[in-house]
Amino acid sequence: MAKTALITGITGQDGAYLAQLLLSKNYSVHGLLRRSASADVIGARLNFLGILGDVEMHDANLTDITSIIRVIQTVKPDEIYNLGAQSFVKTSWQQPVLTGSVSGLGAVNVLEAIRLLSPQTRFYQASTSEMYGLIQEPRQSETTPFYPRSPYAAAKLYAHWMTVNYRESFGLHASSGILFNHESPLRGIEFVTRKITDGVARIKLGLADHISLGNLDAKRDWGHARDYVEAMWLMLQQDTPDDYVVATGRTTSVRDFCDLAFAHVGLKAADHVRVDERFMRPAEVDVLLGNPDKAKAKLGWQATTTLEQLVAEMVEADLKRLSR
Ligand code: NDP
Ligand code: GDR
Repeated sequence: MAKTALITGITGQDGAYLAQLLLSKNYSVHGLLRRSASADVIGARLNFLGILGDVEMHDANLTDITSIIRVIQTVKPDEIYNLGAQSFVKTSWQQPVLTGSVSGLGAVNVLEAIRLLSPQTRFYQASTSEMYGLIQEPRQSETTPFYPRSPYAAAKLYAHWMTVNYRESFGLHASSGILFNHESPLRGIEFVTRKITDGVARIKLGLADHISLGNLDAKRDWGHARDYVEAMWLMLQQDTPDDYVVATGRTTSVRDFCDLAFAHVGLKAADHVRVDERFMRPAEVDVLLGNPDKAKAKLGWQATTTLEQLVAEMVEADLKRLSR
């Protein structure tokens, strides 16, 4: 029997790739769509992947539990992937309450609706390496202590622990993926990798001459979103729910990412990158490096895309888009 999945955040980067993966596995795929006055941009990522017509959208908002209840009653999902969030760390200092409502309490709205209406539904929570924040261990695993450094990370940590609590208190099949940064041509333009690849393409095409960035020394463990949604799905196929780190196990600075992206088009980053205080954060997470051993051992998952392949795919996609 084909399964039914509900994805919150289906219009985002991960939602689009996850929808594509689940469709390829013959799932009936449903997503939450929050009302927007800018109807022309809705579903742009699903459209990019050519699957907009293959998913069913439901008008709802993570902050409104009545809408979540209605959608679960209508869809009767076997699996719910909670990817919806205010996911941009920098914005979370400007909108801490909204970030807490959507990225923190939003998860509890879904968990509570599952508990009341559909306790057999399996649940995935999009947790994050940002929860480690001011980490004390060189490689972060499932047992590394958390120390969130932004309103976003604090909201996500609450959602993470509520997922664990609903699993332990009510026996829900609720799993949490602690995903390290993952990128793609569908990454939002405000995130640093996409900002860089978009900037590189503009400079190469003569549409701009520099990019302004913040902290070039920050280091991240960057993978490809297409690989990471596979890990989400695998978590919900296990007999027992659990928490898993999903990462590549390699960390790279923003500066080195710039070098790779500029080198891809035969340019030098040092000639085109400027540092601008406006892109610095009130508190920084300096280094993230994940240990994905558990995901490999228990899920049989590992990242397949190298950073060099990721950078090349993103720069090429931006060159193609801007050339049109
Ligand atoms: P995006 O920012 O691309 O997508 C966020 C999604 O959440 C969008 O579909 C957005 O809808 C939706 N959303 C925002 N507010 C609400 C709301 N009030 N009600 C319902 N939906 C809402 O994020 P990603 O795809 O990159 O990430 C997916 C999830 O994984 C997020 O929870 C993120 O925090 C988490 N994560 C991401 C990582 C990464 O590196 N990408 C790493 C670790 C965790 P709309 O289109 O209407 O704005
Ligand atoms: P992050 O991603 O905060 O790790 O959160 P982002 O790409 O925004 O920043 C990564 C690092 O780059 C530094 N940086 C800049 N960042 C942005 N956005 N713009 C700049 O100009 C710039 N210059 C330097 C940042 O300071 C930071 O250190 C992402 C999101 O997807 C979260 O939702 C997710 O949980 C985590 O990844 C894992």
